[in-house]
Amino acid sequence: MTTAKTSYRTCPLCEATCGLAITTRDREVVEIRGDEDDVLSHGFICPKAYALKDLDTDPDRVRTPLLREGETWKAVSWDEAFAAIDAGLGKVIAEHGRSAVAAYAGNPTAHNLSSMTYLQALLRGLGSPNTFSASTVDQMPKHVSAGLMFGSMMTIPVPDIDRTDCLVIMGADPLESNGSLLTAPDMKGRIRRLRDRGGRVIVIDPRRSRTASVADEHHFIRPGTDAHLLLGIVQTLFAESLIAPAAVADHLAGLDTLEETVRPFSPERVAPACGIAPEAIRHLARQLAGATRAAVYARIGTCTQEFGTLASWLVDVVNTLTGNLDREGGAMFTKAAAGAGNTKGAPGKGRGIRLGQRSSRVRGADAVFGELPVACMAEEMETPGEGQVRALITVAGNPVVSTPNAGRLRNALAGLDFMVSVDIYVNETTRHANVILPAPSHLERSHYDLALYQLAIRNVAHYSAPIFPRPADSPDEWEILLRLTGVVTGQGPNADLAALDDFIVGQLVQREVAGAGSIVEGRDPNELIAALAPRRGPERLLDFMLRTGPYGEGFGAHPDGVSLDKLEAHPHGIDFGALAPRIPEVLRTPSGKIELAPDPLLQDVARLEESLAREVSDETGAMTLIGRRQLRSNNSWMHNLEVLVKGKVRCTLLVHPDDASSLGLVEGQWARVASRVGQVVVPVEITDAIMRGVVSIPHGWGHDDAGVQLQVATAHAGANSNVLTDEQAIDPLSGNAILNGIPVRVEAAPGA
Ligand SMILES: Nc1nc2c(c(=O)[nH]1)N[C@H]1C(S)=C(S)[C@@H](COP(=O)(O)OP(=O)(O)OC[C@H]3O[C@@H](n4cnc5c(=O)[nH]c(N)nc54)[C@H](O)[C@@H]3O)O[C@H]1N2
Ligand SMILES: Nc1nc2c(c(=O)[nH]1)N[C@H]1C(S)=C(S)[C@@H](COP(=O)(O)OP(=O)(O)OC[C@H]3O[C@@H](n4cnc5c(=O)[nH]c(N)nc54)[C@H](O)[C@@H]3O)O[C@H]1N2
Ligand code: SF4
Ligand SMILES: [Mo]
Repeated sequence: MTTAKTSYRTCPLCEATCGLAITTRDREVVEIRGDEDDVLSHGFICPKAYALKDLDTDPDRVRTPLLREGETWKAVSWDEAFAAIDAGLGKVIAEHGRSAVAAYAGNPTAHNLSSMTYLQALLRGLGSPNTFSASTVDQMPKHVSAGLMFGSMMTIPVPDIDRTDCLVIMGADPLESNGSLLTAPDMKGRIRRLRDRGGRVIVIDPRRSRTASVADEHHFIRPGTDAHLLLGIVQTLFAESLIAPAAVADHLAGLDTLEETVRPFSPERVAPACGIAPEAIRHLARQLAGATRAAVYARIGTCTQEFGTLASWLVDVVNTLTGNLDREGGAMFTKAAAGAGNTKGAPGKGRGIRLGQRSSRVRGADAVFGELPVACMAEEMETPGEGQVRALITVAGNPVVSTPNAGRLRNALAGLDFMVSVDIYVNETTRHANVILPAPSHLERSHYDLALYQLAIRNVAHYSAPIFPRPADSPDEWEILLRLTGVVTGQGPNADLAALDDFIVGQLVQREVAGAGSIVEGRDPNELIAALAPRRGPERLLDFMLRTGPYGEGFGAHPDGVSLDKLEAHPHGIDFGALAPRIPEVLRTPSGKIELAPDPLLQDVARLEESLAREVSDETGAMTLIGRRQLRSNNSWMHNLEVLVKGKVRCTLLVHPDDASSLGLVEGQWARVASRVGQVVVPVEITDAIMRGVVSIPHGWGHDDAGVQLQVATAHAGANSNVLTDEQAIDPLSGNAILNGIPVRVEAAPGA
């Protein structure tokens, strides 16, 4: 037996990026603690971090490639698996072309250095128009609104929570989710400190969430009407002459157009739709305008809804008009150490974003940032004709549980000619694959949050080396993705991965030396590549991005600057400081201004205006469905860990007591919930924390699908709420699915 060792590592499970201290002996985890010296999390962790040990040892976690033979799985070698993939995908491409192969990338790809650096190569190599991701069941509206206003999709302001005096939280529950598009570990502590220094926290949510329960003020809002409320707030700001954009005043375009657009939306006019009184709307506007430093922060409840892009836009409009954009204690832009588009190219101006460049074959829905809405995926598989999807590659995704009209998608997957999944489980989605390629244990890989550090409340960077070695012959996930790239580009199952990797780094370096204003502009690419040796794979790419990033050592230009060597010497991470103002440098709009009134958004306001005439259904049992998250859960994939799912049943239908009595629902008994597309039965939980007329089911459950190999999860199956969500319902500008505000009928189902 060897002595124990402690490694410091970023938790890869959610956006908070907490630092962990993991003590191991041989191939065993002895203890997981919060790393008190971590530069961002200072020791905070949540219950999920401990489950990394159980995830590592989970007997159901796939460890060797699996080949499906009818209803059974056969463990095969990597060479056999890739030979089968080459035959399967090769046949579809040869007979039907590249567009017949679709790809779906799931949420964990954003938390994974391998996929952050190599997935693009696979998708580009595939060259299919049919690429999908979890982004269109999540944050796509925010990418669109940020792209239109600030010029690039990741230029998303984050609330400067540690310095603000007033935080308005809409459609987010960071005490359960630990934050999203907001990398800020220990939101509970941060909110407590905000209130201790005399600040206020206001939550807007159809449910009194865990976060709402620690706030100063909570307003119930009718699902899907955040844009209505925000229009009422902006109208008030103009009507009461509360517009004071402060430091960004010289960088605005469209202020007059905006004023004209919002004029019809008085608080009186929008109040009936959102269920918040006109005086309360005015009071919110005045609080935001009057606070020394305030920020509106909005997340999933405002994105996955009917007016997601409008709501996402108006949040930043309110922050701008009240003088809180880009100022300390307001909503600020992170300056990430590596990989941020808004630190590249000439500062202050750019090409902006383009929308509507192509659309989907069946429904004609627009592609956004190169991908199609995942709500269209099933119909692209089911509808015959030129361009029909016949094969699918999934990487870290479980769309059968996570995307709308799950029942339809499940059938569509069953009808595919071929499917390959890079995943760690045989779950509701991957059970349909012909081949499953297992990603290594989370503790057998390196980690760096290329995506999430672009949204952090401080400028930080932290690299984690693998804790355990991978078993012999098991490739890392980036090698799996590269080998798949070889297959889809016609190089066969045994492409020269070293050559492919050299090609990828070569492209990255070429782009950088050609970039105006880059620290290595005009340098010899070969010299720079040579200086990266002997690193390969993600580490070579990351080292290059760090060295050419805003804090980079610039290959000798700034000897004190950062590199991967330097990060490795700082096991608790490096803090480059608090957020600092970045307007106008951060902008990449063609005008070089903050676009307050982009055309596509103005046009969409007409759709919202029409919705004001809608009447609430008075049909018996008519209710509106929303979702929610739970601390011990992570979308669909951590329910196979007993430590997290034990205890009381969590997949319940929240119902207000008045609705429960009028519908005859009884605590703990079954209710049937039906929508246009499907129905589920779920146990009832009666609570006045949910508003009247609204019911809530958490997403990510429904593990009783035959064919899954998830012993623990199946015993705590729950119901799949996306059997109810409607694949026809999308936010037109972003293609994002509407997952909150679903019309449903609810009735007691005593015999279920
Ligand atoms: N109704 C409703 N639906 C929702 C939401 C909602 O609020 N309401 N939320 C949406 C949101 S925000 C999201 S992000 C999506 C998530 O949608 P998905 O990304 O499709 O679903 P996940 O549950 O995150 O599934 C992750 C998959 O990755 C696998 N996995 C985990 N780690 C790794 C890894 O390191 N490598 C590989 N290769 N595989 C791995 C897991 O086994 C699982 O199959 O769900 C969306 N769906
Ligand atoms: N524990 C845990 N943490 C997670 C995840 C998880 O599954 N479990 N998933 C991760 C992922 S992928 C993401 S994207 C983030 C999401 O992080 P958050 O955005 O914080 O997600 P939720 O906790 O679902 O909070 C959404 C809130 O929106 C409310 N809501 C629903 N509809 C509306 C509406 O129309 N208007 C308003 N104003 N509110 C509405 C819901 O009641 C809920 O309280 O969480 C991440 N972290
Ligand atoms: S809050 Fe997120 S990052 Fe932090 S320990 Fe929990 S799961 Fe990991
Ligand atoms: Mo998400």
